[in-house]
Amino acid sequence: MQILKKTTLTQYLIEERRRYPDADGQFNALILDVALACKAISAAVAQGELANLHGNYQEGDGESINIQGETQKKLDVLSNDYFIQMNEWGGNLAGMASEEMEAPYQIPKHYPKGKYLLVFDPLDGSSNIDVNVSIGSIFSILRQKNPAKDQVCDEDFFQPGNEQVAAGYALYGPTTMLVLSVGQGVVGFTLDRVLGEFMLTHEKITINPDTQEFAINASNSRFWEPPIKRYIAECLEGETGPRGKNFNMRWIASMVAEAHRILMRGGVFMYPRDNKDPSKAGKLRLLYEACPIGFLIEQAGGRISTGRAPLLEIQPDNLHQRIGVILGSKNEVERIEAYHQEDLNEETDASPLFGNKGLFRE
Ligand code: P6P
Repeated sequence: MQILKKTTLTQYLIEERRRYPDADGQFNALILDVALACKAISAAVAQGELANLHGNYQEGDGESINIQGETQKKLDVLSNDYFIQMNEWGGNLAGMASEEMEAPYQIPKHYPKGKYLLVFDPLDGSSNIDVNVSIGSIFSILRQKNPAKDQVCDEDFFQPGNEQVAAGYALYGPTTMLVLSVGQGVVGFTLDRVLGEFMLTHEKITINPDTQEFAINASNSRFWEPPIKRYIAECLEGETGPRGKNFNMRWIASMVAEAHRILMRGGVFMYPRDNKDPSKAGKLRLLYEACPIGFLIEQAGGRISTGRAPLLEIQPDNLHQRIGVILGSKNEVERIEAYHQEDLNEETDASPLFGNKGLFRE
């Protein structure tokens, strides 16, 4: 008699590891430590105000502001602590980097070091905590390319998204799910709270290349660049416009929840570069939001772009750099990229320097 109807995360990882006979087990151990941190966060999120965990983190006599310039929530700080505590001791990591910490985290000298780097947003979508809307944790695993180093530095983390070894997120929603890719497609696990185990419930997640659903913060529309304005206007024209079909809109203000919806039923999510704050290349962070989520999206057959370039090819140059993000159903993202290219061509053609007057001004 089969007692457990489903595969546990541990079993999935061990079966995947058999592809790599030389594997030393550090990778699997790391994923399980990350999963433990997510279980702890899930329990804290579920307790919420019962455990006095809503509201802003108080440091000294005031509120705490993180490197992003954002007020930290109590659960932001607790989630970051869980990620550090569950992962610093295992001997799998050379160092860590987090949305909540300005500098990389050095593994304490009394713990062994390993060959991986862990980058994470411990709790994304924090504005939803106090209103009981889904939030999530995002993580990315890179190789430490300079293993002889005693300390990690920012530059160790400056790796394009297509060099990630693995990426995933935990979604704290009606159920807690762990969605993961180790480079062999995307799988989903649902937390069985009786067993305390993530159970494999989604064996092969793929994204429909087409969609009729888009997600964008429409309150920023006056700041959008022309290609985005064009795309959204066509969606809103529905079946009477050039798209010939009606669209629906969603905005949860939680990237993990939006990404999960897209992985489940297709769609496109945009937080594009806009003119709201020209000093910022976008709102979302490259290393611990866009890259890990984008890795999953592309492993599931979707696409992630800045609008002007494939996002996973971007070479990072700052731990907390921001970037414009367009991701989801492949055909839709490619359409938006085409609009950006057409806009660039029009700008070039219209340019007095390179216009129809030839290469040089008369
Ligand atoms: P806005 C959450 O703070 C986040 O980083 C993403 O998870 C989310 O998609 C976006 O910002 C929400 O931004 O402008 O709607 O608050």
